[in-house]
Amino acid sequence: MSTGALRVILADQLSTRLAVITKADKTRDVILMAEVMSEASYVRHHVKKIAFLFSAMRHYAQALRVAGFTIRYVTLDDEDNRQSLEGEILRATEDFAPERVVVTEPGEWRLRESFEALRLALPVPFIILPDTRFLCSHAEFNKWAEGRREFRMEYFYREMRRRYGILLEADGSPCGGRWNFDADNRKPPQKGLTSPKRLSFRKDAITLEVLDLVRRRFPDGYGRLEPFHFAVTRRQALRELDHFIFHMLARFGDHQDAMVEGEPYLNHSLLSAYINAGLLYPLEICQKAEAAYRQGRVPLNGAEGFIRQILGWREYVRGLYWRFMPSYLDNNALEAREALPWFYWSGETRMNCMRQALSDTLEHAYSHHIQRLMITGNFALIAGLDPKAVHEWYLAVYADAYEWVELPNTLGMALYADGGLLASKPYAASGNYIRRMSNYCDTCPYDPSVSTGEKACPFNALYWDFIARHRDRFEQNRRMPFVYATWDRMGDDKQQALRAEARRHVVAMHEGRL
Ligand code: FAD
Ligand code: DLZ
Ligand code: SF4
Repeated sequence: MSTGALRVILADQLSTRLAVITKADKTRDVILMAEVMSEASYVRHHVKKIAFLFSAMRHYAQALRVAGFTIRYVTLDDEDNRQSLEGEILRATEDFAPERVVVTEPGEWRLRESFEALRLALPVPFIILPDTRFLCSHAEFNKWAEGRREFRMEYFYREMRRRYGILLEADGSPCGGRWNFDADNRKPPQKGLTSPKRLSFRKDAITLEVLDLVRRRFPDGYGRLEPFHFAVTRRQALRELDHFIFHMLARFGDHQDAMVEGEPYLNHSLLSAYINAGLLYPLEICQKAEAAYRQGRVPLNGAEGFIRQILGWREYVRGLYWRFMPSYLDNNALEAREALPWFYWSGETRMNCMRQALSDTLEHAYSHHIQRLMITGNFALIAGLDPKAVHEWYLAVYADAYEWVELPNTLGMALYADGGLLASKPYAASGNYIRRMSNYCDTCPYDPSVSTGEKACPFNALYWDFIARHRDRFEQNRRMPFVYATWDRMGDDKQQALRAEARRHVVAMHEGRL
């Protein structure tokens, strides 16, 4: 019998609810999945990210096979592999002569563009379906954004709460009388704060084979491949979700912004890699969190704080990405030009906060939001690192990284490179913030209370230099007047000393001495 549709599933589309699968005809269609070098090497991905995706892809393909689908699964080692998605789609089209090719829209602009080009090369219709895993479609986001001068997440989030009926009273007002409990969610870590024990999933034969493949094919890859304890199936990801809801969600809010040496996870959910790859659905997660609140098992600040991240931030950054790409990628509003220092890759720096965040990243392909934003992101912002280089780093090193979510977080939230489209003020902070929100400074050779001289915490002078060099832009910002008042009170000598110190830090950064 002739082939009906060739149905393409990308590595981050491992869902059985997408139309590409639900509309498949098991008797006539072929499902194509391909491990390809072009995707595995377009940035220097963390080896755990590659292993997670390949193992999850293979498990997903196996489940489809058992369910009766015809699968063409191309492994990285397959000698006929053309090593690009476009090449594999063309090859499968030649081999199966389908009536049409169907794919769900990819999550990255560059792939969407190359699929548009592929359309011209294919001898049959190429249908790109919307990605219905998201809770806000492109059209809905554009409707919300149309005519607005400012795109503040808070208003978007309230609309999403209303649309999905999440955490609402019967009269439509927000539970607890407020939309936002962030003010309760900024507690510094108390002594002895640790992470509850996390799940570790047994490695089956598929995962072991993938680990061997990644070890062989990416010998110079970034990060540590083992220990490897990721969930690689939906069933396992659901266990991770339940574990979080039962054991961590109650404390999620309180210590959402805290950082503790040797405790990379604290009460964070670790779900991003699974949601982004399609193993979990955002709405089911929000509903489980809400149910835990309604059953009295978790406080409102925890449930609301968590739901805001998924129903609010996650959908919002995706909306911005597609609305403003491709020009978004070229944003550099603060004209930051410093090269990315090597320690971002090696983790070798004396700054303990950076070393902790970078070594968590190397080890786990994970660091939590405040480490990404207020440690590695903050440093990149105040040291004036080139946004494109910083973006490529974030896109590579985290297991959850895809451009649609990583780019607005990096360029917009962390670096203010979009000129304030996403953030109302830059997330710039001195060592004082890091001392308050973490215990990193306790064992650091630098001193957060010192701003110049040998023991000076680099974040201090870099912070003030950032403030001074962008005065024209930020002085009028209604959230920053007290910062400029403090700077002005310092007087000329101190200001000059801080700016000279900042220049020394930048030189030391490039020479690997920081
Ligand atoms: P939790 O703290 O438990 O939060 C729950 C969920 O909310 C996450 O799993 C995630 O799906 C969602 N979420 C939370 N914050 C955000 C956010 N700002 N934007 C979008 N979704 C959010 N997230 C990614 O998924 N992929 C990335 O590549 C990525 N890059 C980032 C780069 C920078 C510079 C920054 C500052 C943030 C980035 N984030 C990214 C957002 C956030 O840091 C991660 O989603 C989060 O740390 C993942 O860990 P978790 O699952 O334990 O999250
Ligand atoms: C990130 C990634 C990697 C490492 N490998 C593959 C792959 O071999 N095959 C594939 O289909 N996708 C891969 N991806 C994900 C893509 O680079 C891209 O981010 C998403 O498909 C966008 O939706
Ligand atoms: Fe980081 Fe400065 Fe604290 Fe060291 S003293 S951990 S560099 S903030």
